[in-house]
Amino acid sequence: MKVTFRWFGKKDDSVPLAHIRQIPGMDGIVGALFDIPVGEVWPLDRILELKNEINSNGLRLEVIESVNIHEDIKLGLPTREQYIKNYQETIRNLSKAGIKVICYNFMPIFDWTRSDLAKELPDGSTVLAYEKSRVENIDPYVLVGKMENDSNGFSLPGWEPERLKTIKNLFELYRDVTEEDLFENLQYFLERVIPVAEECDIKMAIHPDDPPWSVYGLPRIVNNKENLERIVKCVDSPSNGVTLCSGSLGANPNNNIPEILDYFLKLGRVPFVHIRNVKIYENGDFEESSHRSQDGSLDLYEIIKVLHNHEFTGYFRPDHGRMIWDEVARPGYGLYDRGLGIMYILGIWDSLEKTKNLPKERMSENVAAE
Ligand SMILES: [Mn+2]
Repeated sequence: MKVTFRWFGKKDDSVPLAHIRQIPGMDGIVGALFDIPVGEVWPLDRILELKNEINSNGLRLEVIESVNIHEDIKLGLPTREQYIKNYQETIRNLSKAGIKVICYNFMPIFDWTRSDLAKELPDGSTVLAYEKSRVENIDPYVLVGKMENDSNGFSLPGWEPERLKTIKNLFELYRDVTEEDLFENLQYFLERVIPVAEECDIKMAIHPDDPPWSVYGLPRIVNNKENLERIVKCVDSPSNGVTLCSGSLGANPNNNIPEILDYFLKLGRVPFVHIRNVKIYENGDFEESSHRSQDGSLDLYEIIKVLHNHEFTGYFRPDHGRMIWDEVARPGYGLYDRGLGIMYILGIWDSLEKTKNLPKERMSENVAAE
């Protein structure tokens, strides 16, 4: 299992690469060219520049998150043809730079959605949180402004102001798009992009919808095991995979994360995993708790155990962290709590590794001795 860390670039991240490198077990950066407008080709020289910067800090760059998909592709407009061509070209350029995995999502208009970017917990830490009634009762345009105001001065991935400027128009365009339409548009895209990825030895990895239910009446199709299965099978290739994000899928308690993870690992379709915990309340609200199993509704131990059983050699990153120790960073993307999360995950992994070859009798002796 390769340990990675999302990084937003020298100018736009509070965490320097040199600090990321000091997290034990760190292998590489999950990066992107955040200034290239959605739909345009990523130039090879810019990709190489990013890679060299990361390499010169002793880290690899093999995972990209995300190459975003132009709304015209999601909407199935005739203009999608050019954007798909551009996407193919970006895949080719990324492969020339040694990239192995491209994470992307297929959510209309909004990327992830939260009601709070800094909900305070009793211990004084702050977390991203989702209160259903507050999201549902806020005008989406007001929400966009709120996200901008509460982001500690950092731009939020998926909430780039340029893209959201046209939001009213986009809502209009999505009015008659059903989930079935959206799925067909995804399949159309995958049929054209997966063969290129396969040629380039790149795994495309779709990220689940966050939250995994419809917001503001927009269609959602990447939110449970059945839909994920339909997606990976609609173009049956090892390059058509999933970013198994425990926190996104796990916000719906009907999604059994260890079981879903096990299922798609068996299919060989999980090149990239996002690991985080969520604490879900009775009414469906949730907050992003610390990684520790006891602190949230997901059992991280069971999730790591599934990865370990499969001798997972792909990439994982701690998805988000709490804001602790007075750190000022992009919400969810501080250094400290993501570092703690990695240590918890590696602690579980290493324990499993140490005990995997213990003979059964010794295991029971140890238990008896306790
Ligand atoms: Mn995620």
